[in-house]
Amino acid sequence: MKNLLIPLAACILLSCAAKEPALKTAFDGKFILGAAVNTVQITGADVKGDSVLLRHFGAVEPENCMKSAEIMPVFGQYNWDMADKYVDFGTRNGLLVYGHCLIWHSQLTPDFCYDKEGNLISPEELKARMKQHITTVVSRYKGRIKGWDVVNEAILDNGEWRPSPFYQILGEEFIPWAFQCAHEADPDCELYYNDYSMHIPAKLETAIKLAKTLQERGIRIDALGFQGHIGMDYPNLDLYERHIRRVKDETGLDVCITELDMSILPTVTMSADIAEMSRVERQAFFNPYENGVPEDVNAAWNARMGDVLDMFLRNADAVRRINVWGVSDDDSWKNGWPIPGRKDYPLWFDRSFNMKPFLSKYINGTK
Ligand code: 9MR
Repeated sequence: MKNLLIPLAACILLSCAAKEPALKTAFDGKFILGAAVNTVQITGADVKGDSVLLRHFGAVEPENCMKSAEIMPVFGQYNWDMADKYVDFGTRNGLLVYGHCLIWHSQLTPDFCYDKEGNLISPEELKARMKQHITTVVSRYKGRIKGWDVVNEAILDNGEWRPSPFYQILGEEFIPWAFQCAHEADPDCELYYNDYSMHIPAKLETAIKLAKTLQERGIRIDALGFQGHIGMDYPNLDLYERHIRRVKDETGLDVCITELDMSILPTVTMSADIAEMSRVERQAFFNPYENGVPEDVNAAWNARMGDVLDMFLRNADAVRRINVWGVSDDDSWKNGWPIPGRKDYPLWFDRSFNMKPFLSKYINGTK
């Protein structure tokens, strides 16, 4: 009996969801709509999440399973299990499948850039290792991945290069090298540089400079990824829009909004705030919506997310894809960052898998 009930429940869920128009079709001809997935969606454990995902989204991005430390815990030793399942999941369900990310200083295989004594390896050795890793991963999924985030977060907010181990060994040359290796492994694949806080002028300046350098050298780059981890009080949307236009006008490249979420919680910027959160009397301030969001705050969140989406739609000639960073609010990394243990509401579907109200005007075809 129990065996029958689970498929029955899944059928009921799927048929309910099927009555609702699909969100992705509301943006046909404008941009691709995707969502990040984790193990629970990839393996089918999140039945409701998968039902929403397959109904409303046309593309997927792996939230964690393709990062170097996940796919290659020790340099040269691969664990393909979840990445293979991810690509199969996307392909089987007719979704566009994206790759995230090949070279990143975080979630990095611990010995990627170091020798046995723990010293940074030589430039030649690092170039060889980068080529080996990128070629191995990109070739494995050749023809099945539509586009890769080749390099992630190489620029600091002040526009300087991040002093990652890659940079310390190769300087900024590690970036063109990564793109070249990726292109050689799958010449048809789209390639992106991806970063957060692209509304900061100094940061955008360096990203544009990087794109131009790649273009001048004839190295493929298709778009700049604006991650889109935003809040109720940042960024200024006019500035964000101007930056999308600058990318298009100055480089001809598109922008992909790769990791969209908007925290509803007070913005935490300083480590002092994080320390404060441990004081019981400050917890209600930093984590105000543990038992739900008041109507006016919800309305403000929906109004701002609607403004964000309208701005992307106004610039649909320059925005190639919008990828929301998770399916429902419960999935979001924002519940645990920068302060663990908060309850956030940053995504397009709530914890009961209901679509947020701001989306109804698009889905009803009035927009
Ligand atoms: O959402 C991801 C979270 O589950 C991981 O714990 C975290 C670890 O660094 O990475 C998160 O995803 C990041 C993405 O890969 C790159 N841009 C920033 C994202 C949020 O940290």
